[in-house]
Amino acid sequence: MKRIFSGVQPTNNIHIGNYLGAIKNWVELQKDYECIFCVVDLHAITVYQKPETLRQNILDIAKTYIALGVDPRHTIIFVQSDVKEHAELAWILNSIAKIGEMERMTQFKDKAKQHKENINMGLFDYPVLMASDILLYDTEAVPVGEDQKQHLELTRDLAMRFNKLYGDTFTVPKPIIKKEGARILGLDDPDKKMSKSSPSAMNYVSLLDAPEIAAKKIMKAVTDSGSEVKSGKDKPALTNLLTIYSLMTGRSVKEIEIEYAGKGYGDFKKGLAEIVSDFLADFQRKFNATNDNEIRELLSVNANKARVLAEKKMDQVKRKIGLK
Ligand code: ATP
Ligand code: LTN
Repeated sequence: MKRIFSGVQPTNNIHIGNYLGAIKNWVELQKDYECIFCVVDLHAITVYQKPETLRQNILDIAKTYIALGVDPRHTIIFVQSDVKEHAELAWILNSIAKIGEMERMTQFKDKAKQHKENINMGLFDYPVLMASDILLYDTEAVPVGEDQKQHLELTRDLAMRFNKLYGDTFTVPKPIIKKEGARILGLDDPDKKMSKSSPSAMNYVSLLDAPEIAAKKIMKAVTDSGSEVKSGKDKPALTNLLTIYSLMTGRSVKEIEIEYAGKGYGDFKKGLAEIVSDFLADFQRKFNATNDNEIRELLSVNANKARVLAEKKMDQVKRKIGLK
């Protein structure tokens, strides 16, 4: 069976953009692939995290995967820092990653602007660590949102470069980026992607927002000029809300447009607010029903499973380059 790998950082609040752009697809892909889903905590610390908050966020992301439908009986869910080979391979790949190609990474440029006081080496090296995550497990495909496309291209380049220098070692992975939902936009600013690190909480609906708060955020979401509930290039805000509606309900955008024909933005937003708040109430019920200690135990067992695969690949890598 082909293998997929993906991950989310345990930072701030995971939002419906992360769900619709990434985790919803993971859940669907579980049927056809052997899956490994990681809580990428070493990535998270490239921006300062309070230790106590980070510790809880790591557990919460694992709980979130499960509450959203990732099945821990068939899928390996584990924490990145529990498998030291991720950092080890990153160091090795650093020696074939070029400064020039790293400087072109748009996420680095954006984050460097956001965190002027802490433009650290980890932030710069973030994509090499991500490549290591993926390449350690002979990953065939990586389901992510649109914003990670460039990092996937770098991962492919590094894999091919390594294979050329040292002989066939890494599987060259493909991205899986769905057309719909790959870039959910900010509710308060439909020019930019919905982001956990947005300065305003009105930008996103967090999966842990109280359903009434989420409903308020949807009602206050920016809309386009005009009054017709229609998607289109000239209506980025409405298109975004229609995409959310469509992905949450499994109904097509066309069908939803027909349902709201002749009604205004207010009715449409009310409908969407109800759908989103029902979804959150259901998610939060499942999230709160998971037990922290059981999750800790599961993560420890799964780290052992991931470690077996990672150690084998590292051994191969070290032999190829003459470290063994
Ligand atoms: P930040 O915006 O603070 O950098 P983030 O919201 O991008 O954080 P990550 O943990 O970096 O969160 O991303 C987790 C997954 O969610 C990735 O696959 C990413 O591509 C996807 N993703 C993030 N934001 C969106 C979005 N607005 N729309 C669709 N997918 C998204
Ligand atoms: N950089 C990714 C998170 C991430 C990831 C990965 C995704 C780290 N390692 C490996 C897929 C595969 C992000 O979403 N910001």
